[in-house]
Amino acid sequence: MRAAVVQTPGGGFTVQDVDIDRPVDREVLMEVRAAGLCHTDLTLATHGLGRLRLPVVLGHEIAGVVVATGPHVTEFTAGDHVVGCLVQWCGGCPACLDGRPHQCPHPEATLRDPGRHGPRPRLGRAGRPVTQGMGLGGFAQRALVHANQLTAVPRRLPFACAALLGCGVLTGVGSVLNGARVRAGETVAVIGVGGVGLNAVAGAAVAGASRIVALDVQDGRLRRAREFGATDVVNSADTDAAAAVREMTGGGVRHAFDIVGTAATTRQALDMTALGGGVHVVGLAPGDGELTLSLPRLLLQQKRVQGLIMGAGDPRRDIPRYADLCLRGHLNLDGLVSRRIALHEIDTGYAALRDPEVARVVVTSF
Ligand code: CXF
Ligand code: ZN
Repeated sequence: MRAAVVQTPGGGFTVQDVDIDRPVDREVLMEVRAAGLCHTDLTLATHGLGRLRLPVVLGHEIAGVVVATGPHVTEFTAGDHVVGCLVQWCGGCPACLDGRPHQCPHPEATLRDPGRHGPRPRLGRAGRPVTQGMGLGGFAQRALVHANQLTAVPRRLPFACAALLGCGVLTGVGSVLNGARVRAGETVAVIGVGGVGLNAVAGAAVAGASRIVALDVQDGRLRRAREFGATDVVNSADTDAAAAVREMTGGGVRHAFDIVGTAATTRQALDMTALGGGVHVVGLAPGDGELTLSLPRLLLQQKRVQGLIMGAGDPRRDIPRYADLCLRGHLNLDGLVSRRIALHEIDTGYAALRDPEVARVVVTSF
């Protein structure tokens, strides 16, 4: 099959022929119909991360159709439409049983089915293994994925929209609904309104927030944030953003979401929340960002700071919910798909994401 392979860090994505195995145990073979370009994949392709072995097939924001299932898969059958998610959960540990699969300490449970032991990797080329990014490897015609990493979605949901549910939507909307538990009437600020930030804005609108302040350094993005539900916008390039937010909300917001993830933006988030407010760090910027906190101020202002991964969500619970919100017109996923590209255009697709008019780029032709 054709797959976009990363051979060397920073070397880009090259379409090559890659072998894909048959499903064993709880694996599902799916035909990939849409794969979103998430920044995390670009960071991995450029800088690598930890023990990621090259060559690798990345692509973790994916939707497609089930082609075949391993003998122990009970929840899917051929023809089902599914969405992939990078959350790797075992289903039996205290975190999973408590509805926190994103905190499962056994991600390897989705990679080491008994039938997969031995020399047969899921992906290979010329007899050598090819790494499958995040257990998904969706920048390819097909993906062989553990069933736990898939969720069924309604067939009438377009594939490009469905793909976004697996990462950008789960992260942005989930951070607001699960992570911060924003309630109707509360005030919200979102710092950085690219693809994930727009979903946080949309999530705040779904929650019924009374004020949703979008902050960014690009006016184009701020304009679009208004279309997704922002009630106010601040261009933080040329103003003291925290002071502006405090001023327009009479003392600060109840929840500030840092979608950028630098020390400077988390500091802004802290400075724009009101007494008792919450700072939710959602973005992960390259490098080791560090922040100095005044503990007396933290205590006296009764603030909380929390990091959120994948919208603190449960993919099997949340993806169908967000799909339903989309189908009922409460989440504009179509509006997030700015550009559709072919598998060999991933490098130019990532370059296009620097354009403030582009929210999400999705591979739809394989
Ligand atoms: C990522 C964010 C950084 C930690 C791993 C998951 N989310 C999506 O791309
Ligand atoms: Zn992602």
